[in-house]
Amino acid sequence: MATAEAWDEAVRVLDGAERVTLVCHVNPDPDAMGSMLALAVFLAHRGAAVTAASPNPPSDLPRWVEALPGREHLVAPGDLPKQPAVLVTLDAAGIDRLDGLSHLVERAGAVICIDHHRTNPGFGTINIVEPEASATAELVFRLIERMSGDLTPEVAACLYAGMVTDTGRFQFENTSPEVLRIAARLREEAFDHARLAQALYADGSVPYLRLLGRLLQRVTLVPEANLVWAYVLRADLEEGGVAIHETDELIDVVRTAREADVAAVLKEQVGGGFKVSLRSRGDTDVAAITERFGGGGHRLAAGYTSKVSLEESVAALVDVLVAVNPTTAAP
Ligand SMILES: [Mn+2]
Repeated sequence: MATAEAWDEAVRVLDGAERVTLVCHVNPDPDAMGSMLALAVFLAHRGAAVTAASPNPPSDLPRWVEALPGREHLVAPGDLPKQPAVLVTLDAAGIDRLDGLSHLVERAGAVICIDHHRTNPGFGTINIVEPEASATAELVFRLIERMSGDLTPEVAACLYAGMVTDTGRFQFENTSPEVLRIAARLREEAFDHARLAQALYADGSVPYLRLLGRLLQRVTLVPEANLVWAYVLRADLEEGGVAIHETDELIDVVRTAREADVAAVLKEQVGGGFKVSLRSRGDTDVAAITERFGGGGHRLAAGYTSKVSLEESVAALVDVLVAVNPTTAAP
């Protein structure tokens, strides 16, 4: 839990800042990007000069970014101030998640770290880190409230995008009454809710659907590890012209299998190795699993990078899962 002093200090620093630099984690999801753009738009309305960037160049961002207001504040990562007086990091669980922008943390005057990952060490000079929060967007909403700021349709659309996605369309266990009240408050603002939902959830492509078909053919059940898994190769993406960020939702299909509590999707990386996404249907703390592999995340959604082959990656994961869930090995 962030302390009352941390909240007060964040408000004080942002209130007094003439120029604010905002960054989010590499390969941003709608919570990272939405939180960042919401705060950028809010601060800009109050007269601050803001610049925002993800470690990925704008040309490399997912299509749904086009549906978010505040994109006018986005710059290429190399165009951010070199020594920002005030740096805000959003949804980044650690300095390494800022990838090519990590160096800014050391060079900045004040670093306001806003995040909801349990594994966040609190790398800012001011840490608004609340693992109980459904989304970083929820924390930005509370920050704006504390700054007695008015919501605008632009800010609301960005925050809503973060909250609807990080709660699995308001279906995960983090969907508290408070989350739904905040969502209702955001929805009062006049943004195009249906258009935003379509950009976030129904904007695939025919090659993507074919890739999904291929993935589903590969679904494998490992009962002794309580695991269901599938994989995506670079060749699958290249053949169909599917961007890697378009594969983020594949795990949500695999996790619907009721035969296993843990679902994994392994995605081959450009430099070799696999990015492993894990989800639990409720009984396994997958953040604890990913920490064994140097990754991080939330109790029911986490990930890590594996440097070894597909077979070795799966074998290592199975070993850890069998060890933490010995009872599931029963016939
Ligand atoms: Mn998040």
